[in-house]
Amino acid sequence: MSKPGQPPKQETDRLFATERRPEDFRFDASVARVFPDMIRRSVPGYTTIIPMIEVITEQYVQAGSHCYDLGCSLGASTLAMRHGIPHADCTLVGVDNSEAMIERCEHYIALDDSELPVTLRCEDILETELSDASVTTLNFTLQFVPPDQRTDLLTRIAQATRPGGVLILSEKIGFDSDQEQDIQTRLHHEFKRANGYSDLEISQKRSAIEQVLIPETQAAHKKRLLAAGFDRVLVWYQCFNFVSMLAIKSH
Ligand code: GEK
Repeated sequence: MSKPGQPPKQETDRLFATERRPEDFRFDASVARVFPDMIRRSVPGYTTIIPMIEVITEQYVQAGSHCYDLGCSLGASTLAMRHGIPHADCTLVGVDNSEAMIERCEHYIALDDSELPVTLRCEDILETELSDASVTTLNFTLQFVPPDQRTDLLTRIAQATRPGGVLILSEKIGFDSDQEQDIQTRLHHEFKRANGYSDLEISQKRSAIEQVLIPETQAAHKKRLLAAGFDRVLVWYQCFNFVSMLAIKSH
């Protein structure tokens, strides 16, 4: 690990470059070490979505409220939120159940120049306490929550959200049409190839992740968000099979 005041050493993602025995993907220390490189090269639109989280936070944050980044990893989305919060009396909380992620995240938060305090919790987002929220972010995290537990989590978020508050939900999605599914999957794989991943890396990562990352359609997400207690849901970003939605609680 790095010395205080220095950024954690960032490595190139070569985790799936050589033949490995099949095993489900986990957010362990080896993933945390390469995470910034991995997510940038694997998720189309990630580098656009992060700065937009700052813009959206700035629009919806309310004085004296709590803001949550659920599944904060190394804090990229947390820091975007932090820079979008102009009120010194807001509380910003980042939650992740990977110790390796939280440990590295602390370093990135310490290096950032904003003065707004950030509380990091190494907890399951299904159990973490939520209240009096204005902006909550699930930036590519809900997809890792078992589908039968997603409604409960979103309902808890909606109940904890103040009128006028929002949830920013970014997800890898699936499609009802097999044809569209094939096209979007191919385009996503081409994006990874263009970013230097080999066919072996793409196929091994796909096998490792398919049991733990369960995509749903945009329609399923919208329906669930409305049922959970949000009043309006819109898609503000899409690139291939990756979208980001804004769920607004108006009353
Ligand atoms: C970013 N938002 O850079 N409880 C807590 N954390 C969880 C849970 C859970 N039940 N399930 C998964 N995680 C970040 C990127 S990554 C997205 C988010 C990706 C955590 C997991 O440990 C990981 O750090 C994060 O959710 C998902 O904007 O890797 O595609």
